[in-house]
Amino acid sequence: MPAILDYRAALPRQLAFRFLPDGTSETAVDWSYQDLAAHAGRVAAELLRRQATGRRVVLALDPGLHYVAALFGIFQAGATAVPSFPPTGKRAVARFASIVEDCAPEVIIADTRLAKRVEQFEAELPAGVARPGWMFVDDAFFDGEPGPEAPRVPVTEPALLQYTSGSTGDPKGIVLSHDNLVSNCVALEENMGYEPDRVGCTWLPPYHDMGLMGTIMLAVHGGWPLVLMSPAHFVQQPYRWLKAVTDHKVTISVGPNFAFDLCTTSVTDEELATLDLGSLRQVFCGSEPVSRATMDAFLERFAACGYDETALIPCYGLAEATLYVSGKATGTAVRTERLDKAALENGLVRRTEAPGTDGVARIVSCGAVAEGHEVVIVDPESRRPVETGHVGEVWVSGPNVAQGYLGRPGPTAETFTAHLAGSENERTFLRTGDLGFLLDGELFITGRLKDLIVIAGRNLYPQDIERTVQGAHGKLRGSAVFSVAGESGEDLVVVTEFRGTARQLALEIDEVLEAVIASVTAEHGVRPADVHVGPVGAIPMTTSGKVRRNATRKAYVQGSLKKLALATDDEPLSV
Ligand code: 649
Repeated sequence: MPAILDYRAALPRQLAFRFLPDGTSETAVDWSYQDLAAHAGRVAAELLRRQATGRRVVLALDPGLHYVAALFGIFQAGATAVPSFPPTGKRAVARFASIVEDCAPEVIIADTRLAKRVEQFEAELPAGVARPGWMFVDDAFFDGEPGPEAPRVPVTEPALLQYTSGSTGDPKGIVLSHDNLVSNCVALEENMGYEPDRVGCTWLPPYHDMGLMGTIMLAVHGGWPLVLMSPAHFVQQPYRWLKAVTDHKVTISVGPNFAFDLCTTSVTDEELATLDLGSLRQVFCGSEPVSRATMDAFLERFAACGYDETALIPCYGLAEATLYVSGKATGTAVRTERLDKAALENGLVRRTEAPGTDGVARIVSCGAVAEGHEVVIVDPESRRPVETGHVGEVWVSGPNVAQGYLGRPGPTAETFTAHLAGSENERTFLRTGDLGFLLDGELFITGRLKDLIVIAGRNLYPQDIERTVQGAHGKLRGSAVFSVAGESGEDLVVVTEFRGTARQLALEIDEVLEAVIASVTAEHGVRPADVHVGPVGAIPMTTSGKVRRNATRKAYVQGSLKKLALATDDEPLSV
């Protein structure tokens, strides 16, 4: 990656990044590749002075140009970048501390305004964890006299550690090599084709795989300009995304399903009249299930602005595969299969002619598997490929598959080097934990084997939320947190066990529900759609005492979970 930036900076001046600091085009700041290389050089020089080569460097800046400069500075210095965010707010501090503890960085790059919070943050780190060096940067740092040019260091260390996998209590850093980063760009470019007038736009968080490997690195690799906006500006006013597309004649953009919903429901008629989406030729949609209902509503609302659904590229990927696994071919129609819902729940792919949506699952195709990669649909129990027409776990092999989880040989072997039954000496696969099927060479994602919950583009780990639930009220014991399909995305459901008598529960139920909803919403930023309080023993467990979330979910959906026994007896509640 650093060599690619050097190459672009040696060519005649061209626009690399256009940042919209307030989310509008009025205050846009432009950087050429030369600007980017110069700013990155200052970061690299300081990192070399601090002897960070071959060490890990956490990037804790706000989204923006400095973030990109610091990222490439870390590459130039031959260090491993750990993309993160400023540790402000309770949730972010806890997550950030768990990352720092796991990867033991040499340096943390943060904004100068964070300097006064360091003590507060370090108090979160357990004793015995080495205190990292802080490198505070601001405009003055970047605009100062350029330091001596950073020498090119051989890139033998991993390029990047991606923390999207694992809960706060158990973070897992995915190790990506420079080869992974480049092969991911090449695979996406195979899909996108070449366009001389390509302009990208993104508001995705730069510390998430889709924002980083999908937009920033891809743009530098491909040599086309990228319009950047912070995620907060998008979420506050989704119209800003579409206005930026209009203002800068953007041809390629991206967003998870929830972003399309936000636009449809929040853009006013007056705003709509100012939009022209006709320049868009590729609009990637991935990271959570692509809902046909959401896509229909978006098309209906924005067709008047020149939006053409042929531009939409439903796609699938995960950080364990650097990013990209599959996507619709550019310029083709979106393919949606109408399947028998009941059959699908039993793992069978059956087309249905039934009208309407009752008993029908509309599954949007995530397109063909990336060039140079292979997907096999596998029965997770027997580890044999399933027959055509069956749902199974999605296994991936190819150059995008990452190196493993930092310092965790067990989970790495389990997830990254799986073997099909009877082929122990042959190719290894990444087990994605996702469920899907292949049809005519196209991948359809139908569900998840792993417990991960994805809401509004955020990955939530049930064990983190379960800890919050149990701390929310003194009489709550076990809990199981999972998601169910909602209107257009996933809905969060909490099942928890009350320790006490039925009489006590009858008296305290309102208080319990309120405490659970308030703490989960405050700690995790998601409001549970339903809270089910049952007696002790209501939640199915494994023999070793682990929560069986999928079994709990099944019982909840079927309505067979032990209900609240609101009898007036004084016997302790139990199953
Ligand atoms: C998924 C990332 C998909 C993710 C994105 C290609 C400007 C604009 C656009 C541009 C360049 C410049 O969520 C990425 C491929 C973007 C090209 C943009 O080009 N990673 S994750 O590790 O955080 O989560 C992975 C999990 O999310 C779920 C699965 O459970 C997966 O294991 N997921 C999906 N679930 C259902 N349907 C899908 N399509 C899903 N994609 C991811």
